[in-house]
Amino acid sequence: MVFRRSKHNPILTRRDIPNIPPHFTDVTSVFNPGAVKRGDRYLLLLRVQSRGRETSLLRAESRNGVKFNVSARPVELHGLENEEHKIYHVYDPRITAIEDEFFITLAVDTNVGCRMGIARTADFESFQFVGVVPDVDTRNAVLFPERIDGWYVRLDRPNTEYSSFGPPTGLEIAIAISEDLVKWEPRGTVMRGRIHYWDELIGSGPPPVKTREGWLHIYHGVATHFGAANIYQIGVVLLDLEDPSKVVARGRNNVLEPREQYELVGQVSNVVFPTGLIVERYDDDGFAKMDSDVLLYYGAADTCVCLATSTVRELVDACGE
Ligand code: M1P
Repeated sequence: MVFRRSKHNPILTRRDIPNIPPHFTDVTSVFNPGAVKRGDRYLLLLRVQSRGRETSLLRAESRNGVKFNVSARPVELHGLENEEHKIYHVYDPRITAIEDEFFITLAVDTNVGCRMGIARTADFESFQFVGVVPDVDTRNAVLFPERIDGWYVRLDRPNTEYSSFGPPTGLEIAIAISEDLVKWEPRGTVMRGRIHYWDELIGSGPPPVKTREGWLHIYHGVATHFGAANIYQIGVVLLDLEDPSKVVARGRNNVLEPREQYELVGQVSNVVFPTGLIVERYDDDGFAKMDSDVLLYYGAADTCVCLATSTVRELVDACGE
């Protein structure tokens, strides 16, 4: 496998979550974290679920990327209360650093469906909710870490597929651009699911990484042709640096699949779900170094948080295999 699991997996479980009375005590699960490195600290935003199936985002910090201290103070998204629709859950954060600020893309479950939400923070203490992107039912939205031709660029996964169980999901990753992160202009489809293979349904994972060979993007794919079990796996794709709506190369095989007990069994079984990626070293022009270590934080079985490592070179090579 291109990714190697940490021997400390799962690195965070429900037992690591502090009791936050009255509702978040003895919680059910923690999974699908956003990740970023700030100075020498590794930072995660955790999706925590109570036994009432409410969702909270908690910060966790680490000096080595493996052992995390979890804050007992839930993240407050200032301005979320002004949204016009009823909001049930805010979850699956992805963190992108752009020009000295951090942007967090979120799935927002509302009474009119799932929407992309964006929040911003400079210090991970105070968070401002920017807004939801209306109209489009979508999940798995990520921002590119820099403007391209002056535009903010996002990938997301429109939820077009409805099934009798589970939330609506989708078959393709789309791209859109914006001047202000509020109004978005759709720019088409980047890639589609490959029916009959490992990635029939797809969705973006962590934000893309700039390499000299293209934007390296990790995504999840779901094989749906195994009866009742949908198998969530992880794959890689390279997008064109100047025009990221173009696929340069896409891996044929997954690069991580459920194999360990903590991935095979849980709240939703057979799931590895990538949301946080840290590249340790960049060159002076802002490109990820090919020999840099890469840390992937992922949710396992919608129950706990795991870590797997690789290098930029191995992931780029996997796009061409
Ligand atoms: O249960 C697996 C995942 O299912 C959904 O992902 P997607 O929309 O891509 O199918 C989300 O609910 C996600 O949080 C969850 O981990």
